Amino acid sequence: MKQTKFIAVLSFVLLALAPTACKTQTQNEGGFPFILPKQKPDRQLSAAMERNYTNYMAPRPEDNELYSQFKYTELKGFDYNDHNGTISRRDPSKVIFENGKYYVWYTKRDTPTPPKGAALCNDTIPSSDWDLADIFYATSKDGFTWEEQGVAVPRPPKPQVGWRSVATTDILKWKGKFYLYYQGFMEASGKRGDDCPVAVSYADSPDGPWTPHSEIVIPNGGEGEWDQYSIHDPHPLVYKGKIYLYYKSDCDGEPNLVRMQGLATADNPLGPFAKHPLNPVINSGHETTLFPFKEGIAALVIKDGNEHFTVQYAKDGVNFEIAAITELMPTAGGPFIPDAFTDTKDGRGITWGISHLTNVTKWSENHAILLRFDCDLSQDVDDPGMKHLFNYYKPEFYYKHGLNKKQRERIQEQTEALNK
Ligand code: AAL
Repeated sequence: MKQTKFIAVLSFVLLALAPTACKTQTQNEGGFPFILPKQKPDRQLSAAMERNYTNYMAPRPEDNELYSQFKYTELKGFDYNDHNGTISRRDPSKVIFENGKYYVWYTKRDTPTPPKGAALCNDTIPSSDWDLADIFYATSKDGFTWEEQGVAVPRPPKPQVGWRSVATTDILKWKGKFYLYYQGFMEASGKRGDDCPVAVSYADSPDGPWTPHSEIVIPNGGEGEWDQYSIHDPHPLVYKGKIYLYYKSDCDGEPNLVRMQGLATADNPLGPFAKHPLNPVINSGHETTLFPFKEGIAALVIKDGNEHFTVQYAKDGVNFEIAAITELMPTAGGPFIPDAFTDTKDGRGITWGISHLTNVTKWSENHAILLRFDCDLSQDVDDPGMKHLFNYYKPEFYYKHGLNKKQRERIQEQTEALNK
């Protein structure tokens, strides 16, 4: 009898309080505060405000350590044959600092003509901007003026991996030795697609000599798998005591390619590399630009996909979330990452690197150039000049990106339909 009475009283009390507990926040505490709370406020929030406090490292970009604008500087020291398309430098590696200077490796194409496409290419005419290329390197005392040192990894003789072209390299330092990973083309890019696996060469010094490891280290995926044709943009870091090599692949293609990024890990630089079961680990982007940040890995996700032009972050190096949205991001960025190979547990971030620009003049002279980018994606720098929210573009910049003939015809038809 007593228990029944207790339940009846408890039910009455709860019912009496129910309307108060279900009150909307505005009834409780007024509108959202004028001064943006630095911490998530204890009140009911919309999805957007919930996200603003949970997805980002700060509720406003100026305080978000993974938000930055990007500033660009023309490099000195590289010749491009008057930009006639016969010399191209692109897809730079990460920048490292050794022997008192900066080093960067990159794809260099030096051919008698600009690229002519797969149908017209031959042993001397390139199909694409990265066809018939070698891996070159340059050094610098200040990161602005560079001196090209020459070939690091030349194309090997047929039928070795990369005999047609070696391109899009990146550097790893592991136990005092140096490793260059690169795309090894065995046919001209564009014959079927941009198909290639990844190979590697190694040296005791960043100045070489480099010894090619004769086997493929990151193989193409199995038939029907997302990375069955191309393993692009190898980007090795040292993380959790292993080599974490991020890469990009092109898949789908109906109507356009989908580009996403995967991860392969190894305990030995020459493999075997194990592809992560959750691949692809980034659903957007193009060339790979990643760096240790705090306990995780951050990524510059550019150009392609739903989440293009974002900075992303994975606390575990695998499950990436959007950490910031920005603009004018470096294409094919190769950052200077002092702790890229230290297996750090507190990645400090980046402030500069080398990137590229393609189609510098016009498609008939297609070639790429290297340039320097600067940013504040660092725990050790506080540069408000890098945290502005937008760039101003002059009207002529907008007018250059105008309507095409088909779009104008559609608009005209829509207008005419209004007059019927
Ligand atoms: C680059 C990279 C890879 C592709 C081609 C050269 O942007 O994604 O290297 O194969 O384009």
